[in-house]
Amino acid sequence: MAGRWRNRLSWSEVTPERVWLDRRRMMAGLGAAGLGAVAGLRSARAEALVPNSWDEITSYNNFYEFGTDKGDPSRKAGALTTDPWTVEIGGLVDRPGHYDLGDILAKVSIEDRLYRLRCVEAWSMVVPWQGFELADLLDMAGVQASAKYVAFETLFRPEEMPGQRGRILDWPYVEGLRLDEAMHPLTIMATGLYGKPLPNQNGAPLRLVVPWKYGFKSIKSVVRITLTNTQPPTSWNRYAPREYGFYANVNPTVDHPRWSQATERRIGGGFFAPRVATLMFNGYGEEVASLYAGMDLAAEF
Ligand SMILES: Nc1nc2c(c(=O)[nH]1)N[C@H]1C(S)=C(S)[C@@H](COP(=O)(O)O)O[C@H]1N2
Ligand SMILES: [Mo]
Repeated sequence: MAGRWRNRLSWSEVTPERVWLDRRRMMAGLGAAGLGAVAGLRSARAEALVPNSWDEITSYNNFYEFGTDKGDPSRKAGALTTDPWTVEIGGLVDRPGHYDLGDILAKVSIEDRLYRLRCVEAWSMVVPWQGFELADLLDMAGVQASAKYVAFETLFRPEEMPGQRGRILDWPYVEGLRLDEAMHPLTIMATGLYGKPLPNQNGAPLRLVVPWKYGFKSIKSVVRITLTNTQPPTSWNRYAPREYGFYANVNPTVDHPRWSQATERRIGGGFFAPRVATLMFNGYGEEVASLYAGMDLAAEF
């Protein structure tokens, strides 16, 4: 199944944004076959999926370790040391240990994934990520048959992350997925965007991206991954359990207690741009709806 999602094109070289966009348009010109080769590009929405600009993606961020203002991460995250970087993988795996990021990257194939990002706050972007499937990393560690969930943890380093000196959230930021969600071919660990290394404010050097879930599931600057057989705690659920569930699947029919989730504001459209309809599973229902067959998505939000 994974093969269906693999992008056989190799655009590994660094490309300026203009050239990148021109290539995207060229791809669109190739028609259905060409589009199918770009994983995640197929859209339930009729509009063409046009990525947000580099400036939009790297200056409007949520990364509370650097502050709660959308501009704080781009102003303050430059101080974060991201090299060397290791990911500790443990719990129900055959090969637990500290995995050096360089060693991981030598064993995976980096692909382009053009994904929508829908924040629970009802704004959205389209982001041209580079990354690899989380399943490839989990396979390196050897997931044991008893594992049912994957827990993730962000770096805790208050000297470099000023937000961690306050108590906005319980640090470190933690997140979790069910194992089948983690192994799904749409789920990636991002290492770059626009063909450049991932900026610190976007979660360098390694950040989860789960495109059918609200943005807070896509945990940044990951240093620990633990396979468990019980559902792990998650930062926003701990903070306000009635407002943020474990699943956090994008769902226009289940409103946040304090605002509607039926529509979203696309960043970059300008203040007067019309809001766009939010899509079930953020437009990835064809690929992921079967994961939730039989579940009451209003109760298990
Ligand atoms: N460690 C950590 N990861 C995080 C967050 C955070 O505050 N800390 N914010 C989340 C939220 S709410 C969103 S919407 C996305 C934003 O990603 P972006 O800044 O790359 O657009 O990151 C998510 N990952
Ligand atoms: Mo978010």
